[in-house]
Amino acid sequence: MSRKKLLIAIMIGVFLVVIFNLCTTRIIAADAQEITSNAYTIMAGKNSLDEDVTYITKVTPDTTVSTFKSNIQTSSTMQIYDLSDEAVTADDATIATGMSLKMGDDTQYVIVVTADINADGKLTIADVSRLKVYMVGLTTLDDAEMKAADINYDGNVTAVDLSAAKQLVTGLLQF
Ligand SMILES: [Ca+2]
Ligand SMILES: [Ca+2]
Repeated sequence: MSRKKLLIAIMIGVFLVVIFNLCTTRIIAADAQEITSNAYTIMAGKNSLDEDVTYITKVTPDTTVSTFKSNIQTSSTMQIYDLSDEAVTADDATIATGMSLKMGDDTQYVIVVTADINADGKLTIADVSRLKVYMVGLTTLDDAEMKAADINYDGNVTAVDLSAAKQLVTGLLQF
């Protein structure tokens, strides 16, 4: 093989590699099914096992499955799973802290309902009690519950959040 032919062969090889890389990058980008929301915040985080988790926060108590889904924009299919990882099929079921949203490509999001610290989807005196017990160190909260307890969204769970929880329950404060 002449030097010139070898050079051309190398150039074609390099060209093919570049094209292949461009194609695979495109495929990966197309695979990631992004979701957006005007009502909720979608935030990356870590759970207590230091695993990557994406949370959907700022969901208000008493939100139904159908309302929740209507606030998410995606081209993919959505399925809600409860805390036992069972599929939630009723549209009027209440979304609770710790439930998850799974997309058609198996991407999973953990849902956080603000102030729903005992994970029943509602804001009651039971949530205030659980927060009080946590504040005095008599119980621990999991990652989703910690996010639910951060009612003023400043990244920490403090007496300010406890005060806000009390005011929300008594109606002195509204979402
Ligand atoms: Ca609750
Ligand atoms: Ca806070």
